[in-house]
Amino acid sequence: RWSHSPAAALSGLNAVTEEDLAHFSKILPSSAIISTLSPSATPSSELEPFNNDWMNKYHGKSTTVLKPRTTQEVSEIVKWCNQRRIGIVPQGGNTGLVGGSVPVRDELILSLANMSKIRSFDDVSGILVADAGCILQSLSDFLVPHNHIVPLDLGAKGRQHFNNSCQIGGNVSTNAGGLRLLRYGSLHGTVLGLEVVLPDGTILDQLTSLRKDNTGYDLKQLFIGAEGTLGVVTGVSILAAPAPQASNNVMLALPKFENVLPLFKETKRQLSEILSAFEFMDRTVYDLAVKHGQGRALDPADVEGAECFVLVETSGGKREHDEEKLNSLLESLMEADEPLINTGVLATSPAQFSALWAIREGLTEAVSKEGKAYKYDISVPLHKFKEVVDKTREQLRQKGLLHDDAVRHVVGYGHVGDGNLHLNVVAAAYTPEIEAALEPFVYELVASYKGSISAEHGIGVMKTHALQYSKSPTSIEWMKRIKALFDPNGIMNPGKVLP
Ligand code: FAD
Ligand code: 2HG
Ligand code: ZN
Repeated sequence: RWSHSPAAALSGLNAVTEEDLAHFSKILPSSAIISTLSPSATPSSELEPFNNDWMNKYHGKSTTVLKPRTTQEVSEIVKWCNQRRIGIVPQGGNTGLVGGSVPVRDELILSLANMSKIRSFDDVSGILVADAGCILQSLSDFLVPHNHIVPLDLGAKGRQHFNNSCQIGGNVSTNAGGLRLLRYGSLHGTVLGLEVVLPDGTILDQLTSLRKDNTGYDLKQLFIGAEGTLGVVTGVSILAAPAPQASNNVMLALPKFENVLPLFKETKRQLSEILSAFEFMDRTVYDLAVKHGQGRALDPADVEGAECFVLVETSGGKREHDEEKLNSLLESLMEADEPLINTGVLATSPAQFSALWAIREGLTEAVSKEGKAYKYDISVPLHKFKEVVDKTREQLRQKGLLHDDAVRHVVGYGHVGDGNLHLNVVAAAYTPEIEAALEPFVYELVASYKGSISAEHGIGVMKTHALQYSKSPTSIEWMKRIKALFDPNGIMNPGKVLP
């Protein structure tokens, strides 16, 4: 039951050969092929960024990366791989956190990086159609002069912070949640259409730009969150939202975790339609953000005695109206007989607004600078957030692993508005001993709350063996049947998602 055997999914699949490479050279220019098999013998160091994931936790041994520029090229490559039984790993920005974007063994990596054209934008309907390889930040920048925003935002979006930046095709394929889900909902609602190359090379054109289309089964939904196991997403039609006329944020310092839920309730009641984010971080992870230079540290007086923090954002149509609402929320919170917060640091300039967000968006980077992170991206009832972190810390203490040479910190942060906690265990190194202390412990804990073992990052290669904690045997059986129907030869991202 607990065997980790993603490699089993690769039995029957072939490695890329020089003959395959010769065929790919007929489809793509040499600049779009990186291969250690090529006559010009690319050094394997050039393949490293594609073979290793963002956390440097999962490592593949692919010999070949192809970077097609058009859907037709993707189709021809996939068709050949299907005939030759070559496994394919579709790769976007390689920012995924569950090892789904790198090969298990030596599969071919199909990078979407060269497919980065915006196909169309309609500023009346707000419908944006783009190649799957468009970087999320570029789409966001493109929409600024059109007074629209992408209905999705996450810390991995931009080039300026990281070596890797997520792409819209990767976002769709992981059904990424992120920082705006509270306001704009999931990609299952905002994605209007997709263009997908199926595992036999057929192009499935469902790139509709209709808001309403009830014409039978909505096939595109299957590819949203499929993590590249059913086909390669090559084009995305998405409903952009009108840009808010005013955005404000405030970092609230709370004396105890128990205040988070009443605060959320009160914030929703008072801010109602202008509330656009409600993000939680515990004290330890806030301190890590400060230590590793994410955003600008709050004044020490403002953080004194704080057990945790909440970042609240409002996005509305009228600055004065929104500021009045936010100020009156802060006043009522501070003047209550038993205040839910110690202090609130309100951004008063665009620079301060960004600096507060930079603390929250920088948590993942801060954690990875501190050590090697075991990431558990879970849905659990809101009132259990702290209990999960405390119980996990206690488990590691009991196993004698809570010390500087093993586990350094156990932290929690995440999207309160969506019931999504990011439990991160920060260790000196990834070791089998720590993993054995955490798994299945964390998954059993999540199942005991009837939660989800993956709220937004997906299953990848990390959690295939744990799928049963969140999905019934009947669900898993039907997922396997869908996979077999689309991809009978099992070439698409083998070893991922399914146990
Ligand atoms: P990749 O990592 O390249 O791939 C992810 C998966 O999708 C893989 O299985 C891959 O095979 C598949 N895939 C990629 N492109 C395609 C395609 N065109 N067709 C078919 N399959 C494809 N995630 C959240 O949900 N919310 C967050 O708030 C969030 N914040 C993050 C912050 C940081 C700093 C980092 C590093 C990651 C964060 N993530 C978050 C995780 C990650 O960024 C998202 O999962 C993102 O959507 C992945 O996009 P990508 O382009 O990097 O995809
Ligand atoms: C976030 O919300 C991302 O910042 C990453 O989903 C979470 O680092 C993590 O565990
Ligand atoms: Zn998240």
